[in-house]
Amino acid sequence: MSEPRLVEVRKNVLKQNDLLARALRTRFHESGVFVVSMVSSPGSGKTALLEKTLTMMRPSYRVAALVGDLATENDAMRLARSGAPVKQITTGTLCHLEAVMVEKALEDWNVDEFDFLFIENVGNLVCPSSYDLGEDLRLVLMSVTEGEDKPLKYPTIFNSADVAVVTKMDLAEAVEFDWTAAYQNIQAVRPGMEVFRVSAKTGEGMNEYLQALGRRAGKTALAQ
Ligand SMILES: Nc1nc2c(ncn2[C@@H]2O[C@H](COP(=O)(O)OP(=O)(O)OP(=O)(O)O)[C@@H](O)[C@H]2O)c(=O)[nH]1
Ligand SMILES: [Mg+2]
Repeated sequence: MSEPRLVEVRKNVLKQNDLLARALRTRFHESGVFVVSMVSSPGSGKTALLEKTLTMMRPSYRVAALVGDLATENDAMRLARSGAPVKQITTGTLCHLEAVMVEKALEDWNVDEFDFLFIENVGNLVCPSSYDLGEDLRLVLMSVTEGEDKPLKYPTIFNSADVAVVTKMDLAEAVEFDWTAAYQNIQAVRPGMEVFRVSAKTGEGMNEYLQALGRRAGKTALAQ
């Protein structure tokens, strides 16, 4: 018996996305731009961390960002305060970004001019995990206020990421955040994953995290 058509359509959409993501990745490598995507639940602090990241990196690197949300230009306006080129992608009803949206957003940008391109995905712990965007590095964020069990409940998003970042560390004590439990839960679903602890508000952990990004990109002249 053949599979239902719905499954077939979904498979084709994913396959198409993978092909386009592969082409984007080749283009990014040829241009020498290192592409970092960020995924997390809504409100985990992606934009706050990205604004801080762009601001701190700008003296040393040419950085740019794309940011996805269902609606509003709010995040792009926040990120633009860093002075970096920023573009908002609004997805309407879609809970994730797709490679075609990244390709379209980059139409009038020359990626050769960037050292780093950041892509903030739509806040969602499920949908973005299956869509490759051609990135070199996928960061999964988890804020201290969400509960230490999120990696166990949403293993796919942690599994498909390369690095985890625990955010809002300035609030850790107030919410009795259990670092050991969080770390163990991340390691349980993605053994060996590097985990950083940061606060975009106080700057705690930012240098270590930025140095790691520079190392991963093979571009080590990061601002201190
Ligand atoms: N105390 C504290 N608050 C933070 C920190 N980072 C982000 N926030 C706050 O958390 C809320 C959500 O932060 P955003 O940066 O908008 O989160 P986001 O993941 O981009 O949200 P979406 O794009 O809607 O998914 C805002 O009120 C931020 O000010 C932090 O390090 N410390
Ligand atoms: Mg945001």
